[in-house]
Amino acid sequence: MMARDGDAVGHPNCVTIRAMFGFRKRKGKGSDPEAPEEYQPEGAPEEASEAEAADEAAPEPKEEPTEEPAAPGPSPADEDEGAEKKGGLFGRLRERLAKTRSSLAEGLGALVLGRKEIDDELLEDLETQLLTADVGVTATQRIIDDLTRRVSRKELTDPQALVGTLREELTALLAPAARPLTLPEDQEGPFVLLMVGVNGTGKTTTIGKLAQRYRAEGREVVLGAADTFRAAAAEQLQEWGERTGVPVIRGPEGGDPGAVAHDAVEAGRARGADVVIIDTAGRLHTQDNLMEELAKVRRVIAKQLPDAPHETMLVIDGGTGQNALSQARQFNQSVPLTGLTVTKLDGTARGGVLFALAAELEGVAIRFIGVGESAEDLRPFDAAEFVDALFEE
Ligand SMILES: Nc1nc2c(ncn2[C@@H]2O[C@H](COP(=O)(O)OP(=O)(O)O)[C@@H](O)[C@H]2O)c(=O)[nH]1
Ligand SMILES: [Mg+2]
Repeated sequence: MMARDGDAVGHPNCVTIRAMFGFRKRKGKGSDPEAPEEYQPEGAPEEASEAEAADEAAPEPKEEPTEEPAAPGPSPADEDEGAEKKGGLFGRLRERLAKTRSSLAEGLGALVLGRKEIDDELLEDLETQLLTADVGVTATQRIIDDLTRRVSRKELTDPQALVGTLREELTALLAPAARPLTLPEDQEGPFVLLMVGVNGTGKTTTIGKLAQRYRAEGREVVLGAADTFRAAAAEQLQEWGERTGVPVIRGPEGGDPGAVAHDAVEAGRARGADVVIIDTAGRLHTQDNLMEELAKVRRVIAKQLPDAPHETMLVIDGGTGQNALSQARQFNQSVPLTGLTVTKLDGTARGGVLFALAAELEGVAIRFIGVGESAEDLRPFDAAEFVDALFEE
């Protein structure tokens, strides 16, 4: 587990400077080895090992993903009266977000407990709590400014009401970014989705889950294995293809990823497919190589089909914390991003990063969140549902 660095922000007074300093200090302390502005996909030891683990674990979910909702037995939410109104899926989401829930919502709840008034000290503690929970500087500042304004206008006086107000503000902050990916029903040619992201974030798995989702909706899907850097990558995608009954276009190992992307789009057109999803590498010899390669893949696709790729989706590991922002900016420079998927929120306390992403990446939509290994654990991102899952008792 990453060290929680709330203790890095320990001085009284001067909320903003203190908080910003704490944030910077955290980066410098080495919990995230790479500095945000010079993110090196190939350099980070953690990613390397994760990537290796991903290779090893490539043929991981042997079970039929379609059958999975039943497989884990009755979801705990089924017995949970509170969750009944929203069904078992909500209960499952709530449970999967337990770590973030405790770092964010329960942490905030504990702060206001027993307080008689909303004073500067409480607001400062709140700020620290939000930063510690990876909500990020921009989003935190926006929330604290707004709360301060409300308090000074006497619109907000009761500390117990504070959490409710915060909950509203957090939802409002996410709402503009929570735009689902909708596939056009009457488009000429396939909808092309280009998937990018650092190694091990969950690109290939997310593609498999999406393929399954779209198949279940009765759509024709073609997958393109344009991560030609490692043989295991194409094999992993092939497995998902077999499991979901979807053709996978592959090239030779070390071959040109642009050519694979080209062939996949071509195959999609020839078959009259609805969706073509292109997997890409997350790591090459150097980061510049990777960015150039992705830009090239994108150009090849754009040349083939006007307006394609219709979606360029960055997959981010939710456990990356604030480093997610620099990843997003970095990729966005080479391949303009239209959407994000944040994975592995089931295993991290750093899910607050969604607020940071929403606040800092204007124009980029958060499409899906991943809260587990099975296909139904890839969920369209819904701002209110997410915040409810974090805060609801
Ligand atoms: N717990 C959990 N694991 C995930 C999630 N998404 C992906 N993974 C796992 O993360 C690992 C790396 O995924 P992979 O798709 O190979 O990453 P890629 O290198 O970006 O293609 C695999 O073991 C996946 O099963 C998620 O939402 N939750
Ligand atoms: Mg992959």
